[in-house]
Parts: sequence; structure tokens; C-alpha cells
Amino acid sequence: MTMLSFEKKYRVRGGTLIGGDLFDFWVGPFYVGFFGVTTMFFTLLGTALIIYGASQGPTWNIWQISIAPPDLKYGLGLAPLMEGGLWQIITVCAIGAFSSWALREVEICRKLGMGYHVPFAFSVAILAYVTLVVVRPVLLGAWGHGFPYGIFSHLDWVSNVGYQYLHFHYNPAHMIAVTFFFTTTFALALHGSLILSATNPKAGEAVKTAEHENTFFRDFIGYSIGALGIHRLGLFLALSAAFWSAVCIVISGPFWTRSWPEWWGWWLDLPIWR
Ligand code: UQ1
Repeated sequence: MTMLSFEKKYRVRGGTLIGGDLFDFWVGPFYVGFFGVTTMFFTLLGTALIIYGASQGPTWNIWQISIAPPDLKYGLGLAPLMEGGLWQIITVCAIGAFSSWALREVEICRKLGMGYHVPFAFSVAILAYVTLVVVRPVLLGAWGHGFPYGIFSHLDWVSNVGYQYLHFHYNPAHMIAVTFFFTTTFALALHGSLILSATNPKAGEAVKTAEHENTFFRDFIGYSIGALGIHRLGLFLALSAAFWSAVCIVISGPFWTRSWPEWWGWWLDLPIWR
């Protein structure tokens, strides 16, 4: 089936979570839906507020624009607009836009009768963001623990919070997250190169099959995880990277307040060394 006739067949009403038929239509190639409308609303409002915040600030330099969270003295209360209030509303818009985007993915999955793997995966990215700007600030008792919305300013935040724990690479959850990030790129490099090697031959040569792919890895390391398995592994590795990233920052402060190198004291204190 060609793409155009496929789309005609599957571009039918139904599968919406909310709003019934009201927003159940397409604009050009894009499905709209109730959550397409809410995505647009939160995205446009959030972006407008960032531009407004920039207009009140000291610079239009794209690298230096920054919308800062409230001072710690405001705790978990609302702050005046130009003292972190903008950051608070922009955060609500961001969470509204990301959640709407995920739910729009769910509606498209339902229309197509597909699994919910894509919205589930995106939800793990949303979870990582929400951990940074909601869960950890709430556990620490102040919105001021969120990160600032700016290109260099958020890098400075990461650096400062890292040094607050002396050496963040000693954070065990950070170690696990980094390992998952590296393993993800390793798996995608293996998979991408394997698929291209089999299915993108020189002109005039035949495309190879799944048997070639399996046999390469059986010859190479005695094991092939399979065409479906490599995608399950890839999804697991990538989601684990995001998940352990969220864990490593949420335990920094709420669970452990000293330097991360000190945390390893439990190892030095084991009775087996005495
Ligand atoms: C693999 O075994 C496999 O199955 C044929 C793929 O699918 C096409 C792959 O992309 C990769 C990379 C492997 C090898 C991976 C492991 C974990 C043995």
C-alpha cells in the first residue's frame, strides 16, 4: 500500500480520549485533536512569556537570555512576576505542552491500533524534566531549586549544583545513568551500522536479509538478540538512561546533602576490611 492510500484508509474518526469528534481532524499532514489544541495553547503562551521575560531583561543575546526561578525566600509560594513568577507560569506551560503532546501521541496510537510505546517513552523524558523543576524543588521546600530557562544559565546551574556535591561523578545513580547513555549510543551504532550494511548495498548488488544480520552476530560473538530484541534492548537502555538521570538528581539534596565522594564511606566502613 502506498503511503497516500494508507493514510486515506487510516485517517478516520475515532480513538480520541476527550472532545469526541470536535477536534478530530487534520490540518494538512498534522492530526489536531483536543490535545493538539492544548499543545498549541501552552506552547504559544509559554514562548510568548519567555520573549516577554527577555524583553524585560538586560540582553537580547540568545546565549545569555535567562528566565530565573524565584529566590529561595519565596519557598513553595507564588513569586512576583519579575522575581520568578514568570518562571513559575512558564513551567506550568511547559508541563501542559509536554503532557498534551504525549496525550496527542496516545490518540494517534489509538487511531492506528498501535502500542503506546512512543508516548510511554516520551513520558519518561517528561518525568526527568518534572523531577528537576517540580519533584526536587518540592522535596527541598523551594521553587528556587529549579533550573533557570536559558542556554548558558542552565549550564551554569548544572555546573554549580554538581560542585555543591564536590564531585558529581561519585553519585552512584549518575554512574548508572552515564553507563546507560553510553550503552545506548553503542547499541544504536551497532544496530544502525548492521541495518545499513545489510539493506543498503552497492548499486547492482542484492539487499541482504534478517538471516545475514543474525548470522553476522552469531559468527562474531556467538549470539544474536534478533530484529525485535534489539529494539526492545534499545528502548530499555534509552529509558533507563533518562530514568537514572532523574534518580541521580532527585537524591542529591533530598537524600544526600554532603559530598558524593563521602557517600562511598559505607564501602570503606565494611567490617571485612578490619
Ligand atoms: C543483533 O543481534 C540483531 O539481531 C539480528 C540486530 O538486529 C537487526 C542488531 O541490530 C544488533 C546490534 C544485534 C547485536 C546485539 C546484541 C545485544 C548481541
